[in-house]
Amino acid sequence: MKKAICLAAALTLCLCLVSCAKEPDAGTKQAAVVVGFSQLGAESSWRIANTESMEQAAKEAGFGLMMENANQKQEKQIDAIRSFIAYQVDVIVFSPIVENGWDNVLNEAKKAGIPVILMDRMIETSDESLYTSYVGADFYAEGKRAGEYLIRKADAMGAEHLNIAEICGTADSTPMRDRQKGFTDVIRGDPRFTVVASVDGDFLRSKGEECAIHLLEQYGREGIDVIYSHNDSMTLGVLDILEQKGIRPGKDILLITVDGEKEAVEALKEGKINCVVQCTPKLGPAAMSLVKKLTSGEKISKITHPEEGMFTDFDNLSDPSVEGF
Ligand code: GYE
Repeated sequence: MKKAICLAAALTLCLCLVSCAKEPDAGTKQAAVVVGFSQLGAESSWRIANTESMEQAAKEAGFGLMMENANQKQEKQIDAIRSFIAYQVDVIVFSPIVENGWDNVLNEAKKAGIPVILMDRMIETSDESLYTSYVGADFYAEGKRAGEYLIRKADAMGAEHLNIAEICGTADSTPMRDRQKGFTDVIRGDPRFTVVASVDGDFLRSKGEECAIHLLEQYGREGIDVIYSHNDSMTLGVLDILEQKGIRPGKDILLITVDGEKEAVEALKEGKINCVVQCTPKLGPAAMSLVKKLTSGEKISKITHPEEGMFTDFDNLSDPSVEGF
């Protein structure tokens, strides 16, 4: 009997605790916004700085960040997005490694009512409603800047003809496609320029080295006047190989690069790189401010581009504003 009374008392206490816990507690904070973030990899200094920027900005905004790194594999990004849907995050942010192949998984997110923000790279789709917003660079403008620099340089050198080798970023990614298109659109039609080769370097420093070895074997040092590379990591790989072979980067072969990481800007100051087109990895604050607006019901713009410029050997490079990330 005593036992039964004790049990009943314990049960009443439990029920009370459960119901008390369920009572809305006036004045407590609202559940934090949870952002599912699929980062595409860790292929370059740009990417590492971008990941840091996202983590820092989420922390400052007080958001929970579920981050998955896909190590350059689209399937892993798709898996990550599916896990964010299963978890019912508030917003999905992701940086698509390539442009195609996202419609199915993004339709799943749409059905689950989870908005998607594209950060850094774009997708190709016939259904624009599959993403709410894009925040990232205007890669076409970056490519154009690279081409405009080359024209100015060729004018200043009085060059009659220049052979260009292009080292491309990850095939079918937005920065690869648009940096190529912007550059070619600007130099096309100018008889001083011939693009003798366009090779895939996958945005990796190691591949930049391999590409440089292969290009020099194929065309010889006299056969290449300019190397236009889609990111600094690949350019720095090229630079190492040129120096190993006794070729002066920035003089015997002109180097044009994109990103603006510290090591590349230093090489520009040393005269080993001729032009650094800027692309900022610090997209975290802009991405989190979109999340904030979105979760508080405000309308957000479909496209946000950061302001970017370039540093070149025509500039006063001792100016303190010339610095890398
Ligand atoms: O230029 C490169 C990185 O998507 C803008 O990806 C980004 C590019 C960046 O690997 O360094």
